[in-house]
Amino acid sequence: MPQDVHCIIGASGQLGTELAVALHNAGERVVLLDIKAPSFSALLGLPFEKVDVRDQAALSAAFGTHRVTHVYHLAAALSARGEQEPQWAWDLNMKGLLHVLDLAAEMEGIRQVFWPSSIAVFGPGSGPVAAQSAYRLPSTVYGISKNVGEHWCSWYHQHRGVDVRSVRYPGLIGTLAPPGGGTTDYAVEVFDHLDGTAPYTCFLKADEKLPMMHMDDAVAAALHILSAPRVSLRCTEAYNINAMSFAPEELFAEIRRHVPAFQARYAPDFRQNIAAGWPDMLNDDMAREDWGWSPKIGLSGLVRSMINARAVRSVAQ
Ligand code: AKB
Repeated sequence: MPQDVHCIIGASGQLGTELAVALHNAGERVVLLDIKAPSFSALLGLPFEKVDVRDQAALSAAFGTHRVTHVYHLAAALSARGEQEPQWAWDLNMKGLLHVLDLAAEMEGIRQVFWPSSIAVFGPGSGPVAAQSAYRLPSTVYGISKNVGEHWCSWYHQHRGVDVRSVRYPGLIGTLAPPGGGTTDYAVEVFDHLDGTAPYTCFLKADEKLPMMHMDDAVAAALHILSAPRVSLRCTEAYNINAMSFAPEELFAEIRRHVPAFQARYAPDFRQNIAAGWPDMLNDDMAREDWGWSPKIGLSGLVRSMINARAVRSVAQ
């Protein structure tokens, strides 16, 4: 069997950067695709192709040139940005996925595809603790594209034999690259406002509880589900995965345990309406049973890790 080659589409993004570093550190061959070059230093020496996922010919050429065996298709317009440019978001999210799935069906060398879904597939009516098969009426263009995308993944698996696997990610929190255009982004950007010079202004209400996850658990989930025997996966759409759940006021109270002078104020904007339609947490029993999903990091570990990472970076600068 040819050596595994892992191609990350959206490699300069928040999850792409962390996944690329994890795979590279594990000694795997990694190829990075994005419309902008990676900026994180550990990735600078890796093969990079400037490719727009809407250009299927360019994607196909990159997969062929690098003899790609595993594709992680992470490029997407997120919930908040998607509401501002709905047609663009739909085009990017749907065209990109269909191009990847089509190429995976056609190109023999591609053995697996990972594509992330999101808590955004849920909406009002899904309930505060969304079950794996909860009613889904997403309220954003991003959520609609993830919901429909899940059905496409299932279709390509059943009718074209593509081994595509997916999880519904909550808000992801990490340090290597900033998020862009999401509703859960406050939980990352707040860590850039801990110097006590001015209060952080949060765009959600103090008590708006959402499901969240540390990036280490998010990366582990992607690698873990890909390594599971296909026969053990009962779900051909996307698995609910859960790690922790908190409201802004709970995150900020935990931050204050490390930075007592930290202050926040609240100025909810249109993102509050998006968040209000999402569940507080997901029931992830099926992921635990089928492929052993088990998160490692809770709220206190997350805050400690974010504060430590920033301290290390400021010493290094
Ligand atoms: C967003 O806020 O849009 C994303 C997501 C929950 O998928 N972080």
